[in-house]
Amino acid sequence: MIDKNLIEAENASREADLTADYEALGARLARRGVDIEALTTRATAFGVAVPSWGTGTGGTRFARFPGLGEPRGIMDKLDDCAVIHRLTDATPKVSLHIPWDKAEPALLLEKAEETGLGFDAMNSNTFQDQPDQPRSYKFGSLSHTDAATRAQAVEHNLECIQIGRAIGSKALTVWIGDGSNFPGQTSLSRQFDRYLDAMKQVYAGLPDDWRIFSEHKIYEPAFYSTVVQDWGTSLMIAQELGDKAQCLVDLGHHAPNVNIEMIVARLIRAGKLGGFHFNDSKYGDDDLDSGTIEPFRLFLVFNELVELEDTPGLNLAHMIDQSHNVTDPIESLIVSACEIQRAYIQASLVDREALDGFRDANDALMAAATLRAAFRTDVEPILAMARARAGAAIDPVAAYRASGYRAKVAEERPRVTAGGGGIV
Ligand code: LRH
Ligand code: MN
Ligand code: MN
Repeated sequence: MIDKNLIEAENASREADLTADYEALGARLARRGVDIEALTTRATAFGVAVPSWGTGTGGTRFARFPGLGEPRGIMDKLDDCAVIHRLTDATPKVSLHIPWDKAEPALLLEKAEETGLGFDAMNSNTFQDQPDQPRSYKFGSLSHTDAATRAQAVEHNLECIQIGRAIGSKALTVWIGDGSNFPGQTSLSRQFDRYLDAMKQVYAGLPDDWRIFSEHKIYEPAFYSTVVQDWGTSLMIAQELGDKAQCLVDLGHHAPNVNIEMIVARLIRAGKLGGFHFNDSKYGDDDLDSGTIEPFRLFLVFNELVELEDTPGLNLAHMIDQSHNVTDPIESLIVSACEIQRAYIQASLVDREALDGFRDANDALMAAATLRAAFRTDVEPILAMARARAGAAIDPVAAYRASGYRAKVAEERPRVTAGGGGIV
């Protein structure tokens, strides 16, 4: 896969520079009363899960332009995920999507063992029809007017739990595309009642140590109304279902300019924040690489998470959810994992005591300056040092390119011809 010697050789040429940069940053931080080693320890402990579906080239509803060496199935996807983790030491787990990743649990476990990866939340899919499926989700799934269609969707979610159970996952994320395209097409209230009723049946099938995440999204594929459209509805769902139900925040699923960090703070306050799908967006649910458009917003989300990290019971599933259309997906996921980790470390060096003082004194200017001081700090030496100490790459993209991994797998994996639209 990725040879240990290659990483060592790549790191050897960068070690001296890293040491110098790390020492310089350490001295600067020390003047601010910050211990660089404590931050490096936090960077080492941080992990974000990779979405199995992110390893293949994505697409829009207009076209998909596959690259070389596209993964043939879940086993290839897990190999690619292992490369990302090997080079970054930041992505120890993978989130699976069923039925896209359906395979014998024993084989999944075997592959996980071989690659050293674990499994994060399972994702169900009742937003597409599968070839062998008796009933269509064209007009909805868990909220469909037809009881048998709802039952089929419930059954699918229960199957996801069953597979997840066999491979050590502890959560199920439910996102549905249900909604409507025309005013009047559906009863907004009865459709939600049907959804809740179906979700209660899924909830009843959760093992004791599992959680269920409800993921909201403002629109798409339904273009007039969506059943789980925002965090208010998501919170209602989690509250009505019970303690094991929490909300998942996908950064791309909000109206433009929505204050996502506030949503984060509110959901933590309610004990209902379960996890994230990290990505970035400019217009809608663009699924762009994390931190490419609004790195300050990503930082502000982490600022809330770090401020509230000692909240009792807080247990967040950090996951990426992106679509890579024009890059090598492995490279995008490597960069994104590092950007998410960067936001976390930047947020970790906010001078919280000073910030609280400025807040109490209503010194808005200095409070904002305190955040900016953290956001502007180049923490790359901390991230790189954490990687180097873990045997990962100081410059993961450079090491990946030097490895020739993509060309190697392209020899085994058949070329995929360009296709029509599709999300993965
Ligand atoms: C919906 C979504 C959801 C799906 C994934 C493929 O837009 O964010 O998480 O499971 O994309
Ligand atoms: Mn998502
Ligand atoms: Mn999405």
